[in-house]
This record gives sequence, structure tokens and C-alpha cells, in this order.
Amino acid sequence: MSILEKFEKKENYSLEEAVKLYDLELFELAQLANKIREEKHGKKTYFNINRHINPTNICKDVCQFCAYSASRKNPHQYTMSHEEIMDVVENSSKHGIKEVHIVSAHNPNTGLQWYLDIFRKIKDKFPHIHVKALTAAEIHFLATQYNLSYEQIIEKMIESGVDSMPGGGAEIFDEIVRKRICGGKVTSDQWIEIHRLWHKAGHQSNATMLFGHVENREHRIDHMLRLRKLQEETGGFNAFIPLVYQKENNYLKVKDFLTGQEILKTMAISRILLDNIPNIKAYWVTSTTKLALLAQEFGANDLDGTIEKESIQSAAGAKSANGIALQNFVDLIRNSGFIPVERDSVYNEIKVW
Ligand code: V47
Repeated sequence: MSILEKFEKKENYSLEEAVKLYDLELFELAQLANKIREEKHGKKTYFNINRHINPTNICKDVCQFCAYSASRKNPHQYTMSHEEIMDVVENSSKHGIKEVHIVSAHNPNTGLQWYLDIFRKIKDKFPHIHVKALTAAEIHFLATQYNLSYEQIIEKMIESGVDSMPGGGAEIFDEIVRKRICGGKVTSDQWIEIHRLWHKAGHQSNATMLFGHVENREHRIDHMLRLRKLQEETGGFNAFIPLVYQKENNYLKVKDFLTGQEILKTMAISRILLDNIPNIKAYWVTSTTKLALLAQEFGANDLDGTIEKESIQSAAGAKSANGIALQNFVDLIRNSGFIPVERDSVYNEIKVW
């Protein structure tokens, strides 16, 4: 039986066998990835109308890949006031956003209540807007800073109106790579435990993987298989998001970008290995819109959203600072042969455009 047949028939496989998927031709991988995509979603490609808000960039941690947090590389520190955040949400709600995606740095000066109060204020004034907020890395930071358990932080988030958790902070689970690129922040086991607890509390989340820096193929496969295992246990992940590393203005010395072929192989392999996670998101911010559109033929069925303002990856070189115009996004999906479907944050269909 060929390696691909083994995966198609869902036979048991080892990590070493999964790594061998990379040795296959790109179009062989595409065939199986696309088959899984079409079985799950047909020609539909999901997106949402959302707004990213990054309330503070002051961070106690120094991740080597990060160009967003204030540091020697980025001396411009900021912390938004609640009034400023509410103005942003008010403005964006007029443009029809249905989700705010709130992710910050690990700021030791703001206080836990500062986070919880802003979630509550948004939810009270805009009950129709889904609040997706706080990565597992932030939850770990808050729990450590305020001497609380993960369960206590999660309970407070839910009480304050947080609906779902974004997938950030996962980076690469391999402990040696992790130590090199983001030592000192949430560990891989802690990241997984926080998502487990969030799922057990009845809520959904996403999972990311940052790739294209100092990791190798085996590290990526190991990352995906750890996620697959948690998904078998809880079923709480909505989407897997492979984030392509952006190399400007940070401390990691990575000379070259991955080839388009390696990125597409990674997307296709993620569709094959994570067939228990419903959606694979080609995040146009890090893959570029052109590659994200192509990724639709390599297993991806979601392109994230209109975003409006993006600060994390654009600080590292991505062309995403002002989001993408809705009509442009829809046209790009349609003109690439797929059906643009607006979804809510937990993948209920809102409108076929
Ligand atoms: O965890 C930081 C990444 C993530 C760089 O859940 C970088 O729907 C590339 O998680 N190059 C935060 N990436 C963003 C995130 C996310 C984005 C969109 C949707 C969702 C979702 C989640 O940004 C961090 C980190 O892995 N990041 N620096 C960089 N230089």
C-alpha cells in the first residue's frame, strides 16, 4: 500500500510515516487534500467580516519572531484606553463587523480587570458582536501574574462575555524549538491544557502553527499530531491556521522565506492529518492573498476575514495593515472558482455572496 493510500484509508500511521508525506509530489498531496476539502465543504470558501484589535503592545516576554511588541526593535509603546477601544468597535459595527478579535501582548501594568471590563463593555453595547479574545499565551500570563488557576481565568472570561478563543501562542510545540523562539512564555503542554479546559467549559477555539523559521518538517508534523490528539478528546477546535513566518523587524535570523511549494504542501498535509478539525484556514495576511487563493485547491476552505486593521504580522512585513475590502475579498474568492460564503465566528453560514 502506498503512503498516500494508507492515509486515504485512515490506517494507523507513525510520525515518521506522516513526515514522508512531504516527499510526495505537490499535486499528489493536493488530490487527497482537495478530496477531503470537497467532502467537507464542496466548493465553499468561508470568510467573516471582522475587526482585529490589539489593545496594548507592552510585553514582559520577548519572542524572537515578534515584531509587534514594544522592545529595542520597536520603541513605540502603546496601551489603548477603553474609550478608544469602544470607539473602534462602534465605528466597525457601522461597517457590519460580526466579530472582534482581541489579542494583546503580556502587559504587566494593565491589570486583569482591565481586560475583563472591556469584554463586558463590548458585549453590553454590541450583544450581536462575537468576542473572540485572549490566546492561551495571554491566559497563562494572566494566571501567573494574578496567582489564579487557568480555570478561574476561563470562568472570568466567560462571565465577561468572551465567546471563543483565538488560536495564537501555539507557535511550534517542539520544546527545543520553542525554547529558542519563545522561551519563557506558555509551554506547549500548558497551551494544550488551556484549550482542553476551554473546550470542557463548552466553548470553541482555533489552533495555529507558526512555520517557516527555524523548525523542520518533523516539528510541523509533531505539532499537527498533538493537535489531532486533543481534538479526538474534546472536538473543540473549529479551525487550524498554519501561519507563515514573516521575517522583518524581529530577532530571529532567518534569511529566506519558504517556497510556495513548501507552504502549499504544509497546508495540504494539515488537511490530511487534521481531518478531525473541520476547517483549514489559509490566513491571507501571512500567506499573501495570492497564495491563500491557491491554497483553496490544496485543502484550505477558509480565508479568515476582512480584519480592517492588522498590527502583529504587518509589523513583521506582511501587507495587511489595513485589512482587505469586503467586495474585493468576495470577488477574489469567486474569480478563483470558489463560492464565497460569509460565516459567523463558529462557522454558521450567514450569506452566500
Ligand atoms: O501566535 C507573531 C503570530 C500569532 C509573527 O484564531 C507571527 O482565528 C508570522 O494567532 N510572522 C497571533 N506570524 C495571531 C493569531 C491569529 C491570527 C488570525 C486568526 C486567528 C484565529 C489567530 O501571530 C502569534 C504568532 O504565532 N506571529 N509574529 C511573524 N513574524
